[in-house]
Amino acid sequence: MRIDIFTLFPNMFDGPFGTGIFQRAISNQLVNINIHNIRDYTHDKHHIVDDYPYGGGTGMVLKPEPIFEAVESVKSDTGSEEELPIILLTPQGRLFSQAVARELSGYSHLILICGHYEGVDERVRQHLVTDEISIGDYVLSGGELAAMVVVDAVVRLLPGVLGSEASTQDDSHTTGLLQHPQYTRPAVYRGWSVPEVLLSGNHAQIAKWRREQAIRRTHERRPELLDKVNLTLEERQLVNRLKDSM
Ligand code: 6GU
Repeated sequence: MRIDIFTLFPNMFDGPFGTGIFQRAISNQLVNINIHNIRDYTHDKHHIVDDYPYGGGTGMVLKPEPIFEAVESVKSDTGSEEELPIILLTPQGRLFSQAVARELSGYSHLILICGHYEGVDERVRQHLVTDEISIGDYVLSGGELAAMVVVDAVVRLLPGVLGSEASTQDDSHTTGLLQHPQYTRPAVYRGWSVPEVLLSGNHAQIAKWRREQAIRRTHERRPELLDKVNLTLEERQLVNRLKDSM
């Protein structure tokens, strides 16, 4: 997958993409991430990227020309791609989720534009951008951290990025449930024991325990998620018992 990110603060991306799964994914050529400074696409002496809002008001608005030219330079050097998503990161976008990450992981090329909360000229939204994403109901000072969140969630889903294909299967939110508790050695730590079933070697019992723990945890912490999950009759009965005992 190729990812092009357009930002006014390219340095912000130095840390995360040089570390951990990104570093491996990049050196194994599973993903190619290019950071572009929008300011490089200005033509005036002062490299101005923003201006006062028409109609008045506080804050500045990002000008359309540098953003159009920056994105078009990448579109033209990759040839025409019918289905290339051009995503603006903005608090007004659709809410990011595991399902959206999964959807984006299916493309071979993504373009991300980091907005700033004062705003981006509306013509960028209307005539350049194909999608707008928000990572939650709070306001960040810019789209950069949101772009990193989106890229992290998408890249770890690409085949070969994590150790084994199976490792995203049980993730919180992939199943629609929160993840079950995990334990590692020692079997007893400060008198606190690992649940017996996990030491039993009985894989069917372990899977059953984990599924039940995931349901219990989801019920306790995010009960609204249970309405959307596919549960067996037996699992639905467990949920009903949990609700009754509240
Ligand atoms: Cl994508 N951008 C900004 N500036 N704030 C946000 C956001 C994005 N998502 C949540 N808050």
